[in-house]
Amino acid sequence: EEQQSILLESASRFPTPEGVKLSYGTAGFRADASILQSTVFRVGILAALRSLKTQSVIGLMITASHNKVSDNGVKIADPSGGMLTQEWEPFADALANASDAQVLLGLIIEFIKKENIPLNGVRSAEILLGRDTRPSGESLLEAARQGICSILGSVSLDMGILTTPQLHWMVRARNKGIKSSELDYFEQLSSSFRCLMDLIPKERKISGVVDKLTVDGANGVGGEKLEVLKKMLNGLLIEVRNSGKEGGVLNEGVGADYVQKEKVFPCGFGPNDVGIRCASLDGDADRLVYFSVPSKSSNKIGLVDGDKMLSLFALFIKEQLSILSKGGDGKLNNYQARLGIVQTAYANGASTDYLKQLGLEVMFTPTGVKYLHEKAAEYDIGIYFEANGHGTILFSERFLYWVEARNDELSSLAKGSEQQKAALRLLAVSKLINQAVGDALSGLLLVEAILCHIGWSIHRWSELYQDLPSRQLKVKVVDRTAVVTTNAETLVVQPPGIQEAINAETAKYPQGRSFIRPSGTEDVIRVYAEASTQEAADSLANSIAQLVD
Ligand code: 16G
Ligand code: ZN
Repeated sequence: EEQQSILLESASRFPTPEGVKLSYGTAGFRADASILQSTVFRVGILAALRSLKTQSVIGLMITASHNKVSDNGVKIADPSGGMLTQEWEPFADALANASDAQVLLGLIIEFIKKENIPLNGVRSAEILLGRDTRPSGESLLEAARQGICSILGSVSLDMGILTTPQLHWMVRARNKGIKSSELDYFEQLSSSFRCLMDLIPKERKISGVVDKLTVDGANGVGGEKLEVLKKMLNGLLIEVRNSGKEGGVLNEGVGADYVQKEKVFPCGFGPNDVGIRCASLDGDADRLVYFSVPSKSSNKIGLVDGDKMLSLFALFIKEQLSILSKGGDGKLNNYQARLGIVQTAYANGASTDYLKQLGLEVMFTPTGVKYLHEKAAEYDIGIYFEANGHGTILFSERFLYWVEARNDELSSLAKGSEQQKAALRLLAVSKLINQAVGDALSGLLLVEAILCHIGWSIHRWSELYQDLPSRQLKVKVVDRTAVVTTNAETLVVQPPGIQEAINAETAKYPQGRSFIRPSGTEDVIRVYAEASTQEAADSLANSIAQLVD
């Protein structure tokens, strides 16, 4: 009645653009910012309903990540701080594409019934709003707010300009009833970082890595947040370039996506940076890659991608677990922690071989954080990364509970022992690394602490294994849904015959591996190929692309 007329009235102020069909892909809705008003308004409604359904705080983030500055997008963070549950994605699509206010209202009424959403529950809806630095963000945030308001009694809190992982972190913290402001985020990251640094063996502290880190902020939100964070780190020197204040354009010739795909240094870096340790964030700071400039004569870089970050983290965690299990004392010393590694088909084959050599359990999922995250959550410690630099380490409640107890026990049995230090390090890592979603800022601090701990330069790190040469291509197609894959996107099941052709092509190349998959974000089919030389990888990718055309 009152609710319905409010919805109708406000929805009619946000008409859908003509001839646009959007889908809640791997990263929410994304498009040119000029057509997103009605979409974001409707996602505001969705967020309010999700909050009512879960009786928890929900997040709504306005960002288009590494895409161009004129694009924007919107996605929802669930109560855990993770991605919106996949079960609600079809409803998100239906809402976004409803032709007019009346159809929209009908869908909402039907969905409220089907999902049993309590409109007059104990708690009213509460949504945290965040946006990146895109100029279109402010008015889209207003559209989201209007959507939220059109569900009676709902409250939205504008958290301002944030990185995507900061918003996810806040949602998670708020629902856990712990301190959840932006300052709390900075304090948790910096104090757990300092804790890891204090636990570095003394002899290494002297010879450790003390040279500064130079960071490409992609002219986005990450650079400006890192400027705040770096003041709280006692001793780690960070120089931020492309912070957005120098007038550069967001993601243009800069940022983790550019650096990882093009394998060249970003604007603002050059021949004078030969040899130094560099890192690059993406536009909303949920991706991170490291790189170095090997020579003055070319713009090529030595890339240290998500796979190598994963390997570094796995090595460190494995070492701490093994130290911890050495002490035969105490009642709590016999817990067998399950450590699991999660990758996608894009992981360089050399990284997978390396991780398996370490004796680790490696699992594969389709592309997209929601899949990797879900898999990693099945372990006591689950480490997941996409090659593009998105990833984190998840710790189970059960494991953390045990480490806390073990630490208490060691405090009385073996205070200051190596085992206790390992326990404290694991606890610090679990606080430093974002438990909600991959986070470039927390990932960066963990890399820095580990490099310092083991006394490695970026060169030593990048030599952990040699990446196999690879090539990625995209092929524009009329209907990307015609390609259907299985086995974590490594095999094509539709259209028939293609997989056999891919196999035959791939078999011609030593160490050849290739796959195709429909993009989740663009109207293209993506091609990936790997082989023993760059020429071979290029040629394999090209012939696979021709099969698709
Ligand atoms: C999105 C995903 C990212 C994935 C990329 C693949 C999230 C938060 N982001 O950006 O993980 O690597 O899509 O794009 O899940 P594609 O499907 O176009 O290749
Ligand atoms: Zn991003």
